[in-house]
Amino acid sequence: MEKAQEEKTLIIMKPDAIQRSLFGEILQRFERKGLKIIGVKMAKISDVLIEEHYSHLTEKPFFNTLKNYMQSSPVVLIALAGANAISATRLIVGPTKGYEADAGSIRGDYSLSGQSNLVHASDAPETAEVEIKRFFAEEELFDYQKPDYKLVYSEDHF
Ligand code: IDP
Ligand code: MG
Repeated sequence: MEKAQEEKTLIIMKPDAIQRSLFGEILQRFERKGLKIIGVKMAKISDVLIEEHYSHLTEKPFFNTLKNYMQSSPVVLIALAGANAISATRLIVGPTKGYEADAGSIRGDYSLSGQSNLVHASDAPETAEVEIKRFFAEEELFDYQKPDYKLVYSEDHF
């Protein structure tokens, strides 16, 4: 088997996840998959960071409602690590519109909205790297061994 690369990705538990008390439920899905939490903190996202993070959407008619939504309560920022963590996490999260997402995905199970869709997940290695740096200082990220890696992955995985 080809050796897998350990990837890092950024998750944001959006305001509706916090307000609807789904934080624990959603986090558990990532934990159960075997992903390793390497950073976690609560924050209110500033205007500057929202505009940077959603720079691909600033010209869209819904940008203002998106910004209001993202600033309507604190969010929880999470950095995760694991084999193919970026694509694996996007599959757990599901596609953007909750009403189109498959049952079993987070958005498919808990969201009916194209905007209030509970969770952000980085979509590619380049964006993941930039997004983790955007929200975490170096000293807020942790590199540590997790004994369950021996069970989650085969011996020759990495
Ligand atoms: P993603 O979160 O699945 O990567 P993006 O296209 O990057 O989707 O959009 C970022 C976020 O902007 C979405 O998660 C959603 O909250 C919001 N958004 C995207 N498209 C729409 C739309 O058509 N109407 C309202 N909000 C949208
Ligand atoms: Mg996106």
